[in-house]
Amino acid sequence: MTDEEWMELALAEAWKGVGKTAPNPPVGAVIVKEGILLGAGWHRKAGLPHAEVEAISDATAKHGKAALRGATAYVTLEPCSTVGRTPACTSGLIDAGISRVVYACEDPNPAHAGAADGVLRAAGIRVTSGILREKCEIVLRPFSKVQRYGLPWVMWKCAMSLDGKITRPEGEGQWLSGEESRADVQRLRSGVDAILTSGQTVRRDNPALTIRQPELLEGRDQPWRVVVTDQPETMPAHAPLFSDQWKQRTLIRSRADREGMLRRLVTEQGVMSVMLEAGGKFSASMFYAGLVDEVVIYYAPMLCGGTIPALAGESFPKSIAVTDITIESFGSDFRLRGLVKK
Ligand code: AOF
Ligand code: ZN
Repeated sequence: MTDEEWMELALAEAWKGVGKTAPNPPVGAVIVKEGILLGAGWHRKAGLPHAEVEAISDATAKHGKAALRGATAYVTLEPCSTVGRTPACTSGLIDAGISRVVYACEDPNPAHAGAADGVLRAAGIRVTSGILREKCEIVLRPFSKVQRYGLPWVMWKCAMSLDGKITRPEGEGQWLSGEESRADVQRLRSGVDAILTSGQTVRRDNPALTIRQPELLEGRDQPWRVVVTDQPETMPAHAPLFSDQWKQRTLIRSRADREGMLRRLVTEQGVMSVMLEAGGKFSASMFYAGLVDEVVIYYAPMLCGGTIPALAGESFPKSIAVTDITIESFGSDFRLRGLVKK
């Protein structure tokens, strides 16, 4: 197997941590010797062992300590090189007798960025970096955005008709997208730290904004539910957001200063990724402020005519380009996913 192929395995490990590790990045690692996979691991939660340590433990449990001498470690992120909540991974790799380290992305955390190579090489370890970097950067996006800008990664999720409406004609019920799309939304929710909505959406739709499948909740808490409103007194006290067993995970924030609100979610709740699930006006205002990074749109196969549009309010000074588009079918709906061009 090539370096890229082994790194794919490390990346599959990293994906297991998405939605569980904030404020730390999801990271995966595998240990390989003479073409044989000795062990694998991923970072499960901030404060718990890093991916490299998990992979070393797994390999040691399966093959014994001596087997790791001369092995190669593949890690999706540059190993950390200073003691934080956990010991430095560079020391763990050196102590295990690893002779080569291959990693995909440089750590955007300035405490570690670019520091591992020197530490590892000084211990006689060969280092290769940049293998499968672009693909591994995708899981790191929320962490990188927080490290660079102090802002969380924001994904706008919306279900709409083919003509861009989020409500159906009178008397038709509220659902646009089908069951398969809604199951996919549950998976997406399990990958984010917070869900952001507006007071108007709470009043109109009374959403729960929770993860319902127990298997998707394993290893994580419910996402924070953030309601943006200037009239908290108009919020229905009996609504699930304010009365269910996770009501302490619901926060109310004022509409003014959206960027400050997002920054506080980072510093106070440790949030790295946010799903924006709101009506047309609030959603548009988030795009307007340049705070949205990614769009996920479920198109339902219907036209709804003169009802409520997905983005509303003042028009944008210029159109917002969406790049890196992928399209996938979910039942009779299709999902378009792409990045907001900055
Ligand atoms: C790694 N492997 O699996 C992760 C890393 O507070 P600590 O000790 O958990 O350190 C957190 C920092 O370590 C985090 O900001 C990021 O730079 C790096 N995360 N590094 O070698 C891992 N999760
Ligand atoms: Zn580490």
